[in-house]
Amino acid sequence: MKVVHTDRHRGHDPQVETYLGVPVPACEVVQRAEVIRDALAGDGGFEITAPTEHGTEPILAVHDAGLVRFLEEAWPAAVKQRIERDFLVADTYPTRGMFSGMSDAFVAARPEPVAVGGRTGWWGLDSSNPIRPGSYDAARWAVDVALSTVDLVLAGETAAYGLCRPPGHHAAAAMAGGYCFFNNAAIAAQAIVAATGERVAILDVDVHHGNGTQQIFWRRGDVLYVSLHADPKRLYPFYLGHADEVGEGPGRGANRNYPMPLRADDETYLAALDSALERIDDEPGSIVVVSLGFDTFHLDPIGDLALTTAGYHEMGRRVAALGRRLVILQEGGYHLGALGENARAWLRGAEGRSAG
Ligand code: SP5
Ligand code: ZN
Repeated sequence: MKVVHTDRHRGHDPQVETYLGVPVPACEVVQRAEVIRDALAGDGGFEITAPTEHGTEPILAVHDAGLVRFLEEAWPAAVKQRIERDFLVADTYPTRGMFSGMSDAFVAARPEPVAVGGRTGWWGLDSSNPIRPGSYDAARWAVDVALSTVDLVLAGETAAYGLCRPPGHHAAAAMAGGYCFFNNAAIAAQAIVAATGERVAILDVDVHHGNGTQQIFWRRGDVLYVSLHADPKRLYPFYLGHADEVGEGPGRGANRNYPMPLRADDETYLAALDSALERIDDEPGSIVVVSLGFDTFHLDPIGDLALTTAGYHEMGRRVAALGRRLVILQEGGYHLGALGENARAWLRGAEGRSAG
């Protein structure tokens, strides 16, 4: 299988994130992509290729221009304002109660602040998502990795894997968050719709609900979003990801969430996966975008499910058994000791190779 990877992700190099108000060691670190690349290179069955640049147009097909502008300007603005930190994180967010009783039109007309701290909250979801000097460049390259993976599949590959970093599925049209800046999978899905005119399904198996992907396609019937994740009553992103979120308007029925119980094991998870795959099988289209996270692993430091490496091999096998072409894009997964092996197992399963 072809693997798209570049070391340009290294520009986004958080050392700490803030969690419940205190600095803690960052989870979404440079080493994540390196251990996956090393495991795939060591396997011998994967061909690592570099991404090509695709510009901002495919990003703007999905994201608000204001978000793109903010992310590009954020670090220079922080420097100019003499924010004496080596990373930028907001402390004020325009949360729902602030606007209670005010009309949608009135709220939509509130102006973006000028101060970079206010802007960071304006375009952000949470305080665990530090912006570093090279974050914008890295996030742009993660999109190029995703779009280059799409190019491979449109050119005839049965499946290809994009080693995206930073990840993307928490990023909404007008919001970054959850270690994500641009929604790589949503941009990829939109690019496939634009190129083929077909419907596209997105299968999200990261432990966290992909609130950003759900938001982007909420009212669209041409992109089906199906997600398995820890119940948001327990885990980030907390406010979306429940089973009753099915989409609205033309998108009604094109959003399916499968919240999973605490410590769900391979058997429980794979049974839910089968239901999710049946839903995808019912949908027309020939390409599935997979938002692939390994934070469902039993040892993951921030997840609360209990999958194993053998479970990932079986998951890859079952997803490929759909018989659709796969654009597989990396999302989360934070147990550095097993991350490479888990990716290798999943992708080998998807290729019909043994667990190795
Ligand atoms: C793509 C993805 O998996 N994003 C996950 C975002 C989770 N955000 C909340 C994390 C809070 C945990 N912080 C503790 C960090 C210790 N390293
Ligand atoms: Zn995750």
